[in-house]
Amino acid sequence: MIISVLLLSALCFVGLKTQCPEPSSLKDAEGNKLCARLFEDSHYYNEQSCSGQYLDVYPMDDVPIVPIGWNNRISSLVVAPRCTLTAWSRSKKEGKKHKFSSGIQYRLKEVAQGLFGNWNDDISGYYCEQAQCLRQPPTVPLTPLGLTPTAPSFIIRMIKRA
Ligand SMILES: [Ca+2]
Repeated sequence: MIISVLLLSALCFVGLKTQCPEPSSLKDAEGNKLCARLFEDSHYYNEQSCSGQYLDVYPMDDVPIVPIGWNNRISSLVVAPRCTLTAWSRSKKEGKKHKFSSGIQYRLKEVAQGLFGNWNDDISGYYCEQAQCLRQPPTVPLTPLGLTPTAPSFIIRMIKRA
């Protein structure tokens, strides 16, 4: 009896797919890099969390008022590497504030808000920041101006005259 129960639970476990995406694989349907993905539901089994509908957040998205239908609804979320999602409990960046760094947050109800509250169904605004180092490095300009930081001033004067 115990063995069959164990077998059954093992089979069930195999059948369950992890729903929370890996932070490093966060992309929208078109393959664009995301800053975060916010989910409607959570579950006490990690494997079944990040469920329901979801809202995609792009790097540098500044959303003081969440889209219609999403206020106080988010229950789990995933933040991409080198990204930080700042959330507010009230719209227009008011109320309580929390910074979510990269990773999977299976249950927002486990994230404390103040002494007694939690963040489940309580996000009303957000801002997703991406670390500077992920941006394209600036291409070194080959114009005379590009020499300014290192070239002695007489060289710059020569270039300007030429
Ligand atoms: Ca919810």
